[in-house]
Amino acid sequence: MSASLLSRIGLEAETTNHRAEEEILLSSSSVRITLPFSPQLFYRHGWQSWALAAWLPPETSPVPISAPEFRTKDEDPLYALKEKHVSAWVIAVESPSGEVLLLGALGLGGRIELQENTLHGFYEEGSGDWFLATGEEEQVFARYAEHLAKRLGRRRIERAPRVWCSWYSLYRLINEQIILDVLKRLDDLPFDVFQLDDGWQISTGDWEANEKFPSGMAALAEKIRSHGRVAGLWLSPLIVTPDSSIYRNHPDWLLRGEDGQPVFAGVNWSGKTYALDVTHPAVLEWLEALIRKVRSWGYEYLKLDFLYAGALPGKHARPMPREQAYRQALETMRHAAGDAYLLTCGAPVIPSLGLCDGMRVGPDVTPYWLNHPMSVWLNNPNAPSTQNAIRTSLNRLWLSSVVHTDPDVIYFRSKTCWMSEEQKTLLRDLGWITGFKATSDLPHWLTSQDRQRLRQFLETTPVIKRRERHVFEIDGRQVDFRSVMPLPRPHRVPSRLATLAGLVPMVVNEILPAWWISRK
Ligand code: 9PG
Repeated sequence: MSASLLSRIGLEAETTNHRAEEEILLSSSSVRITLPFSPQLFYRHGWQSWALAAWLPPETSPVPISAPEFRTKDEDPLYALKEKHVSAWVIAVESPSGEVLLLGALGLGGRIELQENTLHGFYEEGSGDWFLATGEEEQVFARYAEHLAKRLGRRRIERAPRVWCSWYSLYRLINEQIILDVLKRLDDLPFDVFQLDDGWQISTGDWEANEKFPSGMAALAEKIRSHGRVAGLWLSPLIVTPDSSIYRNHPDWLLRGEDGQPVFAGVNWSGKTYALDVTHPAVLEWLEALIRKVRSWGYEYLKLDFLYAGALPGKHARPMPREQAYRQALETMRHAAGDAYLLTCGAPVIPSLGLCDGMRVGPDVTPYWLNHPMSVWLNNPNAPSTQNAIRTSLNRLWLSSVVHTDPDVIYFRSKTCWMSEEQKTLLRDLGWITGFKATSDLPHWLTSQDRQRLRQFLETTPVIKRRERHVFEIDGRQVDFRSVMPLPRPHRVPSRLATLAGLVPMVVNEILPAWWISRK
């Protein structure tokens, strides 16, 4: 056998803490590794839930997302315009013989740049530990995950709950009546959680029931419980919109940039959003009270969304590294949530570990395969689209020992779904592989065969075997995700035009059916 790969690399770092045949633990503000080969493929890990995780050829140029309003939401803005590939916390490369070398930060704020045959790891502030290992892919990622779990903690619950979520059928067009109707019509389908998504609140920042929920949120939770389900609720606690009372009354709670202006946190369905300064003691107190309030209403499953806003760069009231500021805010919310299930979404991945039970590990799914203008014309593999969601979620399975990996909802409905059977099956198989099972399908959109399939999905736990990186066996049936993985070649279309074109499938295939059903 030839000398081990680890003995053949060039390594520059400050301190080596432990060295074995296939593994080195280091402490260093910066690590430089020179590989004895030019990698054919490298593993890129996106910063937050929605950001691309994939094995890519190094010559893929890291073209930025062309619309700035999505760049802030979908990438770490500090690196979104870099000409080198920058991977968040962990990178891996494949050697010509198929062996994998992984370099992973064990602390917050670690990034790794790839340039030809060198890997350059650094901490944004100060120094920290690194894990460097070689071997078989699944093994090295599993070992990295174990180190992370030891330092940051892991999920407390063995099995992920089965969730009905209101987003991917009703979007923001929810109201009390339709929600109660769905609750009833789900009947004996075996869901553990009934989760209300965006659309119940007065504004992003004013977390009280709006006029569409006249009986109030506590009464609704009670109704959900009376149907034998755990009540679940969506919140985006770290962002606010200009129409919220926080934005108007507490300007000092907003995170501000060097220019003194509030830090933009991206657009969503409620408009332009801004980040809170999560180091401000009053903000932390408010977060604690908010989570206690929704818990006291009776919600025991919380989907906390747009969490990346808590780690955006800016001038903090109490200066500290941005990912530490975020983790401290999540700790506050974890503490206030007691034993509720926390699902983090749009979340900086590594800084959330140990504090959440589940994590969304890819972008949003859509009832169609690919939003071409949003994904390809804007060069945004993080845009909502089922293909983008499957790609990134599948490349984050290694996190499953530390956190429940949520690939987003699975579609079973025949009505208002524009995917082929094959595409729907791939998504369903991903649900089985991750073990996180959720859907948003309205019972009225399911044929009896759809309903039967949904029930079988919820009730069975098939035997899963991994055959190759992207090939699995589910109860002996081969499932091949390889065709989902390649990134389309970016086009150059003016970003305004592409955004407008991308809104068309969203409005026609998502919002219109929701509007139609909710007005009845
Ligand atoms: C609610 C949703 C759902 C969903 C989350 C998150 O404007 N945008 O481009 C945009 C993209 C994704 C997105 C919201 C807005 O999704 O992932 O599950 O909870 O928020 O608003």
